[in-house]
Amino acid sequence: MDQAVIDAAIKEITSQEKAGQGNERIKEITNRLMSDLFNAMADLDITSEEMWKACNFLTQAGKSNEFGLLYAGLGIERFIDVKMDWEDAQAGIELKTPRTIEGPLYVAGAPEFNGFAELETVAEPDSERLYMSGVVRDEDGNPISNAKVEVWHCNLKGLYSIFDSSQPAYNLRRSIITDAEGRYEFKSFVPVGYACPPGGSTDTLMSLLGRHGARPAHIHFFVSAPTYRKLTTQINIEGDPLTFDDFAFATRPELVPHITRLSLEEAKATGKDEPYASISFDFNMIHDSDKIVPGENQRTRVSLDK
Ligand code: MBD
Ligand code: FE
Repeated sequence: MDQAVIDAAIKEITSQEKAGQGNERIKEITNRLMSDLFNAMADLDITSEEMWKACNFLTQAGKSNEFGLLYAGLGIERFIDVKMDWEDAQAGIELKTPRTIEGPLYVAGAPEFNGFAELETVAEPDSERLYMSGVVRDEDGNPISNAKVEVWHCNLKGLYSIFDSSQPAYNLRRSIITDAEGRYEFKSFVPVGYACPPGGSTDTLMSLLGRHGARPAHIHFFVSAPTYRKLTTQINIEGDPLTFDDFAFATRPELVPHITRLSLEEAKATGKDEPYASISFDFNMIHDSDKIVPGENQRTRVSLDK
């Protein structure tokens, strides 16, 4: 199509907007995105058939609540981290513990414990015991007591409680308040990777892109404390074949801590009565300020108490 024809159409389609009415930011963003879309429709010769396929796809993705998954798989969530990392770098901030994406499977209101928590509400059969612990620290390495470490991960079927109603509510979801030495510890099991619902919108799109819709085994964290910027991050389980092939682009080398495996004998020497895997990982926080990009956002999150 001639550019003049495209430009005239874009002008026609934005012409009903009234100056001084509506929301300027929404106008700016919508008009830019639609203009880029119309140009792409012309350049790529997108047909009516293809346009309606896209409409059907988006409708279905919404019905099955997969927009959060699409944000992950299309790299939208990753891109906002790239942008915030760049903004931090501009502000002279280097994160010792990198941020990485929240993903779509957090649930607010998990049970809270001081210092130590068991994540399993029900024991996971045939699992490998895991203890993970560490210290929440400030910029200078000083421990932060009373910090809140929210942790969540999936079961051995790759499913997250609440979204998977076959698990008790809040299974594998806890909040741990760090002790006087800034320490947190939890007992759980080594999780496995996640795969998008087979045949769902995201899985279908990933296949059409010649990609997979799977994540390496990982554990999610929100770390927060008064006067500090909330940290959203994850760790990967070392050795997972998908560690550097994550459909959600969340892996960072600094977030793949070493996992140590203790035999029964070694475990007994540490006061435990079963063999276990152990991860030691500290979270480094930075102070909050209105001059840096915020750690919190107001995305709608699942919560049972409302
Ligand atoms: C997950 O468990 C996840 O963490 C992300 C980002 C996307 C899909 C499933
Ligand atoms: Fe996850």
